[in-house]
Amino acid sequence: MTDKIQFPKDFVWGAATSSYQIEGAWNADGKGESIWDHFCHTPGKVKDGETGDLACDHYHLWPEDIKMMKELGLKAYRFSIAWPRILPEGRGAPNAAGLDFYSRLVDGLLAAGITPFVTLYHWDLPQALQDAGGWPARATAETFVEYADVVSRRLGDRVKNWITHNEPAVVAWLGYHTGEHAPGLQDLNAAIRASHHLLLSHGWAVPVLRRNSPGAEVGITLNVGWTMAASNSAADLDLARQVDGMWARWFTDPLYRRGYPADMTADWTASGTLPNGLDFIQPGDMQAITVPTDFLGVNYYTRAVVRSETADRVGAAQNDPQAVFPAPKDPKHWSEMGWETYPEGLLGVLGRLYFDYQPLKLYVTENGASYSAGADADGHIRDTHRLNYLRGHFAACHRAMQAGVPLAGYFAWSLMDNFEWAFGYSQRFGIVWVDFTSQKRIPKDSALWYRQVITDNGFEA
Ligand code: IFM
Repeated sequence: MTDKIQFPKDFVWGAATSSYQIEGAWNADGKGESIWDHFCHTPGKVKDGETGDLACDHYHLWPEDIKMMKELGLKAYRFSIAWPRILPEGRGAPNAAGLDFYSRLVDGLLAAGITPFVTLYHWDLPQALQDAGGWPARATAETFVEYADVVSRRLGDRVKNWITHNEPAVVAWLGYHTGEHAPGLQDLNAAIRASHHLLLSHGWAVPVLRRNSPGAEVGITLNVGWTMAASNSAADLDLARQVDGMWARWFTDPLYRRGYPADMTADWTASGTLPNGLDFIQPGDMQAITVPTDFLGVNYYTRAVVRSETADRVGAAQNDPQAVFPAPKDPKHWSEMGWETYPEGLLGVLGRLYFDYQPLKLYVTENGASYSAGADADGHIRDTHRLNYLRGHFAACHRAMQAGVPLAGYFAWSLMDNFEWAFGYSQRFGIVWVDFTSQKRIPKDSALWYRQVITDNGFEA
């Protein structure tokens, strides 16, 4: 006997992308250089020297992409704005062509009956701002507010869902501590400063977005995995505390009125990373960061089972195969990123975030899996592992809602295969296949199944 899993009628079903990962047109129509342009054009930084120069050429193909979204029945589309397309030097005179591009995109989505969810910062900082110090510099937070103002003045009449930042933990830790992401620095002290300025810029931007976009809902998106110790040993438990502290609590605690977690500050002070403590916090900062928001966005992919003897770099534990519990890599349970399929973790994360921090509501703003399955002889793309991944995670969302979590929507990552950062094009997360030579898009079986779920607003478990 099967059970029908039925979602509430206003549940928002969507898919997500980000500017650098899909747009291409990296230097078209007055766009300035971003840190990801710069990073990708630096030999040795990205797998096989790949870049987002062309990516999915969404900058030119957006009308077809909207048509495809409509055919898939999507109710909402989450995308990000490329800051250097709007302000080529990071600040100053806006680039009209950049603003026009996003304005047309928003109009096209609304005409297709698709609600735009706009992320202001999904990692493509103008290089000029990095040259002036990047996120470790407080001035970058001030400049972000100018950028938020310019964008929301132009789009705020039509865009009513705003996300300030995508995954500030990844920006800070991978960009400024491990160096795996642009701008590629390896300086934990700078990374901690960056994290503060990212959060501060969020706090300062929220009232600006509200002013320019009456009636809008505003939030932030965090990546929160499900962190578990591999054993009850003191060392494993302490490592789990550190990983969770760095990746989750360092962001959730200050956003929800608790300040920065004292255990992390104590660790970093003891290790000499913070010789002057949190001296970069100025009066009023913590108050600004706790600005009330309308929702919390959660990006969830996998769990991290941490064991002390294999984790030499806590900051990299989330992406470090050495830091997770070894297990056979059966594709049914492990994606090609080496990430385990663990939907119970999504249930846990949603429950923890809601019951611990009490956001007014939540969205899953990203969730998905990398599998490279392409077309069979009959042209079908049978991405069964991705379809099952989605099914398991939809069920976890439903269970969380039954437990009382006010989950308002779900965005699949990603609408289409795209540029997966340091992995280049080697990892395909799309529910739609992209042929990067012809730019042809082919919906995979997961997308066709998702369309049915959206139509039925549920599925047979
Ligand atoms: O592709 C990324 C996205 O840009 C941010 N969240 C995780 C995804 C998969 O790694």
